[in-house]
Amino acid sequence: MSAPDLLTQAEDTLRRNHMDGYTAPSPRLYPHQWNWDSAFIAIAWAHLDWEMAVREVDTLLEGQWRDGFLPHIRYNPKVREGYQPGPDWWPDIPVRVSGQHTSGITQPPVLPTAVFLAGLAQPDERVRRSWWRRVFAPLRDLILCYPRTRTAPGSPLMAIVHPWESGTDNSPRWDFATGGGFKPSRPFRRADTQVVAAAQRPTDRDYDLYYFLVELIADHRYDFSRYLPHTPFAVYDALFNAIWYRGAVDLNRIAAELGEPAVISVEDLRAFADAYRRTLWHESSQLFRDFNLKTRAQIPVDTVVGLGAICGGLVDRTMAEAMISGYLRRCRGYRLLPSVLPDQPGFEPDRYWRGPVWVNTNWLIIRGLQELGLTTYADALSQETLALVHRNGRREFYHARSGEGLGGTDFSWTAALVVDLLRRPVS
Ligand code: 2M8
Repeated sequence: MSAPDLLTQAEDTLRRNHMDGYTAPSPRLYPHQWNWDSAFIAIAWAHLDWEMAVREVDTLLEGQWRDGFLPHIRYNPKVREGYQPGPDWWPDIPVRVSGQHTSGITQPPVLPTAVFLAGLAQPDERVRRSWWRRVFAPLRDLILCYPRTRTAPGSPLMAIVHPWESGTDNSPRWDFATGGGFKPSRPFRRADTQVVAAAQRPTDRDYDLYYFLVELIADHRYDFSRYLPHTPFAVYDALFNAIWYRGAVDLNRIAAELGEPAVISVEDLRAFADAYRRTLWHESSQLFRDFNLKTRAQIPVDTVVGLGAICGGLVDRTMAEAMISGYLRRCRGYRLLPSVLPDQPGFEPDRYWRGPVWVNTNWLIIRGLQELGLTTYADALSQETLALVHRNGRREFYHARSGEGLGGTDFSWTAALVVDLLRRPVS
């Protein structure tokens, strides 16, 4: 297949998945609107059909809360079946726009970066600026909300409180919590294994923890300071924090274009970057690790998230090169980049976030390497990623050894990021 065919098929997938003002991640498996999915998708729409990017972002922002928090799912009221948990598990959500239904947790805040990139794809400066001006306040509220509501005394890093907030749901990094035997008080039903083979999805034990945390967080009405003493799960996630930092830097760039003051000051950005490196760096693996707030210790599992500082702009070129070359050495014989290093105990090459290759994490690292001038690495990884999708279709994830396409079909962020890599090639 030639690059134009790959592009055409990716665009077809996005157009087919578009409904009611947003693009579903994969209509049968995930029919609602997801936070970081829509951010990645908006980047592609900006290349293909700029107004569609504007719509994707507007619809996502309709689910924003009064304090700026952007939830991980905005439910489409027309979709009544087909995804669990539904909005009934999340009572009393403080939405800005009445009538909106959302989840009560968040996801990595890719949106400010996506709006920055989508804006740059608009050649008419007047149109670009007027869009940035219109979405600036909600994005500022979003970036400021996490330091205000998700920090604990003594650190500017932000805690995630549910594996779903990491976006890497059943990563072995979270086995410390799934192994705890937590169960919700009410029965729940799984819809995901009706669509995708159970062997490629999280286990029932994982879901017990997911629903236990949903209940705990909802019972405390989404107030971190209230449930922190009671939850077994509060983590400084290396990717979430890197993406927040990158989002803050990109939003400051938009602010500068609009003649607005910086959203996060240079001093605060510096203090955050210092805390990130001090708390999360793991010298012997030459990667960053997550930090468990409950045990006050790093979580000893090496995954692709450990490279997140590269896309966040939190490391220099020398450090990034040491990180990526070390990671590549440890995955010889596997497709790049496996979501978990194959030498880790929890590695499974075909199960969701426990080993398979994902296009979104590859894209984040590719763009980070590129910005640092590590173009040879970025270009090679981009070519491998495009070849994987070319051979195996626009799937949710890919077997870490064989490259076979797995999980959801017609997957929107896979299609979207292929579009971006083709339309804005590394070299
Ligand atoms: C996956 O997560 C959802 C819960 O949010 C699920 O499995 O039900 C993750 O891969 C997540 O990162 C992604 O945003 C979502 C939709 O693609 O699916």
